[in-house]
Amino acid sequence: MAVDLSLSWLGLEMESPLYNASGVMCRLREELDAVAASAAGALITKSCTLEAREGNPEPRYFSTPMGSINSMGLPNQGYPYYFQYAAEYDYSTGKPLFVSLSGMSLQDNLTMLQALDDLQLPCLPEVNLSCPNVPGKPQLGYDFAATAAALCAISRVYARPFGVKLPPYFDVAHFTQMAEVLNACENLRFVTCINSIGNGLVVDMDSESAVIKPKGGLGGLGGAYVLPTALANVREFSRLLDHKYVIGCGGIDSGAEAFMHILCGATAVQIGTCLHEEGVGAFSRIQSELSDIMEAKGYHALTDFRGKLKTL
Ligand code: HRO
Repeated sequence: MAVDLSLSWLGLEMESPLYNASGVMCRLREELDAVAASAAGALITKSCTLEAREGNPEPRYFSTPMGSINSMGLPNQGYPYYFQYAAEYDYSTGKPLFVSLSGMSLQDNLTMLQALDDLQLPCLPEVNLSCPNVPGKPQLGYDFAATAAALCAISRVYARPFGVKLPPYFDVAHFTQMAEVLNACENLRFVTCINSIGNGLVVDMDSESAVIKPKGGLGGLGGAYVLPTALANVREFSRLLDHKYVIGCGGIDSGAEAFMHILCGATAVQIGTCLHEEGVGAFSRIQSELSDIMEAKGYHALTDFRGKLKTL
């Protein structure tokens, strides 16, 4: 029996659980079109702000054999560009479109969500609570009270289903506290775990220098560096959230890591660093590796193993 990678969630049908992580191949219309034309099961835009932004000075992305560090600083075309893309997008392709929002303030997020609500499009917003790279702006997801207030305010202006992109958490008490905050918001229907691990530092031995320019070299880590942290966050939020979906992101560069994320409870998974390095061919490769793994294990559908991690 052939392996079936399709999934159905929030009324969306996807042929594959893989899509791009916000920030990679999604700043420009052409990049989004390339993801849509690939084997990806969905696509998401770059996090947008009210006004277009150039982002931080370069170099602002660097990859190593273990992953990546970035301090892009939210370069984007401004929300009208992505909303226009969402208005013109061909939803009949069967690939859901997610729009990532990362206002510089709660009011900016509310303004954008109100505008999105007015358009009544079939795309879904993922509100980024975790950008680590805007100098002077802490990640909202690390402030539980501010996150609770933001979710409350968002629900007042946007009564439709939405999701949030969370930073990684590292303490069991924080998983519990954040889950309580998230569970209190009814129309929050999915959480994406994790954004990059904020404010890492990669050092070049030869030049004895940081490898990226912004913030003295501090930036968000992605790729293999973050896989165990991402899996822990997916697993814990899958256990702790009521009737919400968890989307896995972090350290997926083959079918094996996609399998692990789904085993830990991810409904779908996003590819960041690997997509940046390899391009859209990563989707078909990872998809066929995931199919091979499932076939070898005798699994026919994602539901055969989703969330079924064994513990000792
Ligand atoms: O643009 C960025 O610097 C950026 C964003 Cl918004 C984010 O959410 N995560 C990240 O690693 N980089």
